[in-house]
Amino acid sequence: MSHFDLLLRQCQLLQSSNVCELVDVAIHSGEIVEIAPHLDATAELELEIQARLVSPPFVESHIHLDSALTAGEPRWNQSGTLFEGIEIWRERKQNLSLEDVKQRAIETLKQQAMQGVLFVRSHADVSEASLTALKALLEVREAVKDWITLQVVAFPQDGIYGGAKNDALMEEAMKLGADVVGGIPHYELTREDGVRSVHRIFELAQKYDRLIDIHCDEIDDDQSRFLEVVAACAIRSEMGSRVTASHTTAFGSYNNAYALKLLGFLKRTQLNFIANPLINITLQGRTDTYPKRRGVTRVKELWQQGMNVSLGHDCVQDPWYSLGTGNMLDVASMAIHVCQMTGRDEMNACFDMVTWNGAKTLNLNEYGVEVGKPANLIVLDAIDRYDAIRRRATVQSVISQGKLLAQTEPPKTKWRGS
Ligand code: 17E
Ligand code: FE2
Repeated sequence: MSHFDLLLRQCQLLQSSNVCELVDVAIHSGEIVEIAPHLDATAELELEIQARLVSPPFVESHIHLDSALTAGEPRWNQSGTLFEGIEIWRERKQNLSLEDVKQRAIETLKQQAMQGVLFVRSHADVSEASLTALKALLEVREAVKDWITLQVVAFPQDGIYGGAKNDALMEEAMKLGADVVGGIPHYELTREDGVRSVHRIFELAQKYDRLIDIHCDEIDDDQSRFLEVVAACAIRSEMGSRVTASHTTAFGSYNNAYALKLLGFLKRTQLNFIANPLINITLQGRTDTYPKRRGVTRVKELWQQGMNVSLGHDCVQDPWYSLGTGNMLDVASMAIHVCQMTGRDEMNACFDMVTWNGAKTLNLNEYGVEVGKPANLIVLDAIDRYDAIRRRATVQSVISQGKLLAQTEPPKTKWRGS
């Protein structure tokens, strides 16, 4: 009889083909080694899953760990706009230290991991001369690598051409080892600078062989049209699958004639999209009276066209959004509401947007609960994806690289009434 490190009995295993089957999962030396309806085996540790949902871990495809847990420092965002958030952060980032950023980032990553997130892409602001945020997150990437995988984006919050030194800082960030080239074309000083910044981002990505993730058109201005520039660069460079357009909230404000044409162009790329519904429903629409726009990109339409869309939290208690918990089921639930994805298949798709689609955005190549892959999985106190989102199901067990990383008891309430 085989003896394994870890044996999970009676898992309702969620696989990418959308089939769910009741199986035992055996883990040994950090890998998934067997999956079968019943394994005649023993293990160092056996967990009775009792037909609960077992899924690959959540993927947080978009967060800013450098600013996490700073809400209220030095002041709260009263207008609720992106731009006041950028100003507050500009003040706060004057006194960053490596220790300050590392401590907040690791605390946030632990919160995330305890809720089943094992893959994270974080932006690090590189428009501050000492590059403290980036250096700190690169150290964190190394410090946490045994339990969570972190990708770091060099993100020029104040624009690549917003200051004389910013472009050089971007290049320095590549040399220091950032995984991804970021950008913010809608916040460059002029439209021309915005276009030029997108070209520069592709140039850096090619020169240093990195992925791309651009904050793109995060504004309600229907004239903010940098997504078409990203699409053009993706078509010509054939880099689309390595490129992500984050936020793209202006897409929600474009007229349908333009949006339809753009969708056709986008379909010629393999671009990834990230929506951040929790924060953009609060940041956007601030200049509207009524009717008031929803500030989220066309998630449903992109998904219907077969494009890869993932969802991010973006913020955990920072100048842009003082709420945030790291729970990816909150993100999926908000997407269902804001994007009106209430059909059964649409709700299931929103679960996939915080798991498989995120993995695709991050270009992860060993994701999924399958024999031969690294043993990363979560056990949800739920029977299926819909149930998990509706009840924000507790992630009961988190298994990272073959080891039990965290366990949480679902809350239990006793009825004391008659
Ligand atoms: N910076 C930015 O430009 N946009 C955001 N949503 C956040 C930071 C959180
Ligand atoms: Fe962001």
